Amino acid sequence: MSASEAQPTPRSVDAVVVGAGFSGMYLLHQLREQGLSVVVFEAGTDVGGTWYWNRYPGARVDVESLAYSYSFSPDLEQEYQWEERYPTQPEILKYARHVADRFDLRRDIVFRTRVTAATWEEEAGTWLVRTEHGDAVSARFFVMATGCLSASKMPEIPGLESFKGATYHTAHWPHEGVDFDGKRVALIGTGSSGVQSIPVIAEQAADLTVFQRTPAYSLPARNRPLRPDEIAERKASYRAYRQAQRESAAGIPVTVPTKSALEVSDAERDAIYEAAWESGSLVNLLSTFTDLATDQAANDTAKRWIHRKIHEVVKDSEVADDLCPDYPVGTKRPCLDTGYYETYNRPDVHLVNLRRTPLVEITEKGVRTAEREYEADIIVYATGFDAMTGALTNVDIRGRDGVSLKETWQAGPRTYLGLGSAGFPNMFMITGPGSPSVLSNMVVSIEQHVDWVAGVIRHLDAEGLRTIEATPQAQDDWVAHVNEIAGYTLYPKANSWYMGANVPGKPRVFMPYAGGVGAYRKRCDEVAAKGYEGFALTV
Ligand code: N01
Repeated sequence: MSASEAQPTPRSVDAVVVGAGFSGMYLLHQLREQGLSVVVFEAGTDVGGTWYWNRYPGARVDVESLAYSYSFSPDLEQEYQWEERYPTQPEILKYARHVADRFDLRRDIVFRTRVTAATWEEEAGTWLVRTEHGDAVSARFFVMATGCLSASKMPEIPGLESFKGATYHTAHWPHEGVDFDGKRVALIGTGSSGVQSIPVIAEQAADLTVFQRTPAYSLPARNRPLRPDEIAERKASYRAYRQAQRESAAGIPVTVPTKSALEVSDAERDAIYEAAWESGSLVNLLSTFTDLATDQAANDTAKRWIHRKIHEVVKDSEVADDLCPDYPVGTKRPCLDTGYYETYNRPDVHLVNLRRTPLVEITEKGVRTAEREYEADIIVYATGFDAMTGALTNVDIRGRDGVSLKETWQAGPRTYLGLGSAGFPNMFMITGPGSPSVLSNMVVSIEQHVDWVAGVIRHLDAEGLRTIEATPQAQDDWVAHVNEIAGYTLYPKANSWYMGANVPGKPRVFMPYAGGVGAYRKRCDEVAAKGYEGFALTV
């Protein structure tokens, strides 16, 4: 069946899943294997989620392909052939499409359909889920598999509508691509999407001006085709590798550091940073010393070292200065790039530091800062997302007594384990706020959550139970624990999307769980083993 064919909507199912990205696809497979009827609603015309929408030039994952892939099917693992160390967006989308075909997922996915509302119906003990097309489906279980970085965000700048040229957001890139040939391009935003797209756009455009509010720390990816021997080796030891992923801090096994950055000589420290830089792996860089995430002085050593690297690459020292971040390394999501800093050595690429000359407005002709107007034919917005909560609160979700999730979370998201929220029975979030999610290899965290949710449903059905819901006490304790762990780190020191700082008016709360994937998984397993401790279960 083609992805775009209209499909009938079932009236009543066991589970409604929102989103057909990596989470929704695996949920559908798992729940169907358990004999449940499932319908997945997906706004796009195909599977893939993030990798369906983010088609901007240069888009790649920054976790290695042999680690950023499903582990639930050893056959899939063995048969799939990844080509590159860090695959491109088209390669990852191809993988998602392969999974959809291999497990016959599309027949239960309703494409081109956005879920608008979901209401808990107390008497029936079901969720009534509504879509933009007016469909209504009732389900015992309602799962938001909407991703952490899917509600894209335009900047709050006057005059957005007045520009007469073409505008694009990196997260809604046209399927047919964009022709930059001979064009003057203005690009706003230097997070991962900007850092990946800037070198590629610079190659094609006549002229590129980058508008930077906050510089990123970026590490050269050193991407390359995978060698047959390393693929064979991983495939021969996949089970052990997957176990190591699950027990690791970030879903990627690394050598655990044993030394403080402050207890080694300058020469030893430099050599350790150099090796991490050469490895092209963000986790290697962030795992160089025990205290990078927790001690300002230790972190400063990494910061100074990276500043030096930027100055070695970027020839114009004023531009290099502008590219050097002032916040602690790792407290905003670091980037992995191909030729990012080198791009600023091109005569046709210009950097505008918005800290010095703030952005004032978008005009008919381009971008105006406090200093001057920059004319452009195309404006690219690489301005990111209303992260972690945006996709959840964009749906009008109403739990017990009609209580709105959005209103309940006005002071910040409140979840138990990032899986459920008090007042919202039989509703689950995959990689919700309060879970490791964006601080981890997403596929590892997704699989853990899907397995856990599938286990809950098995338990309820086996015990003849009807509902499960986080207790307010367990939720309060978990939120306090998430904050306590964040408080041990340097994360709150940066204005990051982890903190909601990129969305005006959004509460400043550190949203992901920084306690590590392995420890978090253990906690979830213990909760399940104790009969879902902290959740209220009813018949
Ligand atoms: O978004 P971002 P992204 N005026 O929020 C700037 C994942 N990802 O799409 O930092 C001027 O990081 C904003 O400035 P500031 C990854 O987790 C992964 O790039 O708010 N500038 C920032 O520079 C990543 O972290 C991959 O001061 C404005 C930029 O826009 C996450 O997605 C690839 C502005 C937004 O950066 C988000 O990345 C891509 C304004 N009004 C994404 N508003 C890989 O796997 C915003 N900005 C490699």
